[in-house]
Amino acid sequence: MERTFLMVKPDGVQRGLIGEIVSRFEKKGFKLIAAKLMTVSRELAEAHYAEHREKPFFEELVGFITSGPVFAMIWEGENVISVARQMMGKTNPADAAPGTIRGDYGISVGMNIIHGSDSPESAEREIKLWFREQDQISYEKTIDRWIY
Ligand code: DAT
Ligand code: MG
Repeated sequence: MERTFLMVKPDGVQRGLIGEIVSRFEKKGFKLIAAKLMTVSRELAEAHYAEHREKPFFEELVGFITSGPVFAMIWEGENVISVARQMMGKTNPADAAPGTIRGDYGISVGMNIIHGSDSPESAEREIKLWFREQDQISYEKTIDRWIY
């Protein structure tokens, strides 16, 4: 089973969207493995967004992600990395389809509500960066036999 790192960004937390977002992934049938409300240090923000270090929006991005609490999560399921990306919608909410999280709740690319790992490599890297091994819970759900 695949695992991915998802995070409700500070705008999503402030707007009261944690429950709505968790609910979408729960109803889809994915399994929550870890979750925490936390503030993000500048060091963690820079490590998380390292691939964007040279981009003109990097300072704004780090400033935004450290501006208030975020809700960090690990979710598990078949193809969860790419399916979660589809459920999130395109990076710019202006291009994100209705029915997706960014399409339904976002307007601006700077405040697009949610982060999700974009590949198996980034999922592995981000899970390690954000969560300790002992805070990741492996468990069975009896409902799984009606999902798979
Ligand atoms: P995604 O979050 O969909 O993986 P990304 O990795 O390309 O998108 O960029 C990371 C975040 O950076 C994105 O969620 C919002 C911000 N961002 C991306 N492109 C931007 C731009 N042109 N102007 C301002 N912020 C941008
Ligand atoms: Mg990305």
